[in-house]
Amino acid sequence: MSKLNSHDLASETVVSEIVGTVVAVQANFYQVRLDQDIILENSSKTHYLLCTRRTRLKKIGQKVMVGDRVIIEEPDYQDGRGAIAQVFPRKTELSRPPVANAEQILLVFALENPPLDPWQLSRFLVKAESTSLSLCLCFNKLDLITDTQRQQWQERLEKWGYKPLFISIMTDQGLEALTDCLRGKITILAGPSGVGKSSLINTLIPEVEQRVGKVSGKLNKGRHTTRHVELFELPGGGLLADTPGFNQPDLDCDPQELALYFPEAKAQLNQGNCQFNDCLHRGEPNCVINNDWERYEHYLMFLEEAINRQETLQKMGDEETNLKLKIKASGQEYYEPKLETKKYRRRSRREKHQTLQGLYDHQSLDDFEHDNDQEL
Ligand SMILES: Nc1nc2c(ncn2[C@@H]2O[C@H](COP(=O)(O)OP(=O)(O)O)[C@@H](O)[C@H]2O)c(=O)[nH]1
Ligand SMILES: [Mg+2]
Ligand SMILES: [Zn+2]
Repeated sequence: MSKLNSHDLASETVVSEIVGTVVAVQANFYQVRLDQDIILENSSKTHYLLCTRRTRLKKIGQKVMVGDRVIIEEPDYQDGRGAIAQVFPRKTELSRPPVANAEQILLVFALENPPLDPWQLSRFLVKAESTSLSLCLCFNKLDLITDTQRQQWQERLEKWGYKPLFISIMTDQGLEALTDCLRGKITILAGPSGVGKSSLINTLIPEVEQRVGKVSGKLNKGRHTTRHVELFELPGGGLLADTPGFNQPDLDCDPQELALYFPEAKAQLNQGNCQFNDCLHRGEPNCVINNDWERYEHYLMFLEEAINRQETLQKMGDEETNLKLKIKASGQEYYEPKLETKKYRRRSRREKHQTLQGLYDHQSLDDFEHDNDQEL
């Protein structure tokens, strides 16, 4: 898909166009990593331009996101400035975190400290499976468990339908395989806090100076919010999107689709058809999914959650209520009066976009809305 290599470059670039990737966005400024190094008069190189967006793009409502491939006009290499004139069509688009052209999710969990919680892992996996992105599952802190334990986890996860990478950032184990998996792609880094995500970035990108998101004060302001996504440039090629940690993603998928997000259930569905089209696979006659798999229990719990969510939303629709379902940082749901403002309508349009909503700190949502206003 969106491999950022010279091949793609050739197909996108017409003669002397200046093409790059947006690696950081804040307010009306865009940090763009140029595809080609620019040699300055004093023979030093530059890779980055701080850009504004052409008024024409604003007029047609063309948003610019981190990960976007763009054409730059009127570059001033000495000052490191430019203007974004055009945005290439996106291959993928996530709204939370707001990243364009991401290809995969790197889901990191620790084997110990914090201990690996299968139920939490399942939740993250289902959330990741519900996007169109591919998934790379990685278990860190291999140094804290025995080889037998590792074997057990591996066998268990294979039954779930996964082949995880086992790594230890502390002892450098498994990092080559991981680097291979990240090469040339835009990857979204995800996982609960404390598992080693920041350590991983620091290890893969040895010099802090190489942090793509390292920009001037103005751009730095919103750093730890959902809205602000940084793309880190990997030495072997590829970009890694750093995002705030989160502990429990909310599952907002359609109950009917949930089974598809469990590979071991999906495999059973591929073998045949259930008698009922709307089968939810909990003991209906002639259902093709049996209950002989470890995560069946997780499936039933998530299913109940998805059904409850759907019923709540339906009820709200039926009563034409003016309430809007919101979720607190604790995961608790509550209702808030809907504001029929322009702001609200814009937001809801956005929400149709593919989303990793719930993978990130809910406390930052207000911040997201606020920044969004500035953006549009
Ligand atoms: N034993 C061990 N500890 C690790 C490893 N990787 C990270 N840690 C530790 O785990 C803690 C949390 O790491 P951090 O990178 O902040 O996790 P994050 O919250 O996911 O960003 C830190 O104390 C790290 O030193 C590892 O491979 N082995
Ligand atoms: Mg961290
Ligand atoms: Zn069924």
